[in-house]
Amino acid sequence: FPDGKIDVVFVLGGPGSGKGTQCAKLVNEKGYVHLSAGDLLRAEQNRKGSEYGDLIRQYIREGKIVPQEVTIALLQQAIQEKYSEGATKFLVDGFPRKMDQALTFEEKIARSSITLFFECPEAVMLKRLLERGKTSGRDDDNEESIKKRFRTFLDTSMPVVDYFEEQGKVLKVLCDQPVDEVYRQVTEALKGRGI
Ligand code: UP5
Ligand code: MG
Repeated sequence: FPDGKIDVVFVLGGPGSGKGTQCAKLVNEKGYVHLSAGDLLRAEQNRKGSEYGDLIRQYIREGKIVPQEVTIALLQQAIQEKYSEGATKFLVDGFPRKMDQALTFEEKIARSSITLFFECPEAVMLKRLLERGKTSGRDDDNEESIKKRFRTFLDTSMPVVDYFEEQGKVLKVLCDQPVDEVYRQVTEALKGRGI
């Protein structure tokens, strides 16, 4: 994509911090296209004939980051498809969560304008995910996987947040509050950047 053709906002935060929930609201009210890297990986995992199904399943259950080639190809395809339908504003949710992904995406696909970062205590996220796990059917919504996801988030994904923070691109929102209050803070923070 030529520089400036598309606007990419990264949405990061721990597992269960509310990324998907807030993105859905931004889609409704601000006209963004929402692409969740996790959702794209789960769809690929379940796609008949996918050569990556087993690999993705293993990584997700272990809370590990799927090799970037797979995830970036899925994202690029999804962005391309929406762009050809006229979309230019993208929320990329749950990505990049490892430094190599951040560098490759910004070099090969597009630079991000902002990173929304959802900060939330682990105890709150654990409670939300265990509750959701009763009905979500997600392989990683069990206590053992959740603990591994927390570890990966701290060790592997926080450095990405720090990297964008150094560039002055991070908008931090505290998420241990009702959905609408979090959303109010999100829109306020975006407004501060003219979005
Ligand atoms: N909820 C939300 N907001 C609330 C609020 N303010 N108050 C009370 N409840 C709230 O929310 C989680 C739950 O909390 C829901 O039940 C919601 O109603 C409630 P949600 O909006 O779904 O939170 P989210 O941050 O999106 O949580 P999610 O579980 O999706 O986060 P993860 O980051 O763990 O999952 P993701 O799908 O992004 O990734 C899954 C796995 O895929 C990763 O662990 C990894 O193995 C793999 N992956 C990669 O390998 N590479 C990638 O680039 C991306 C993913
Ligand atoms: Mg999500």
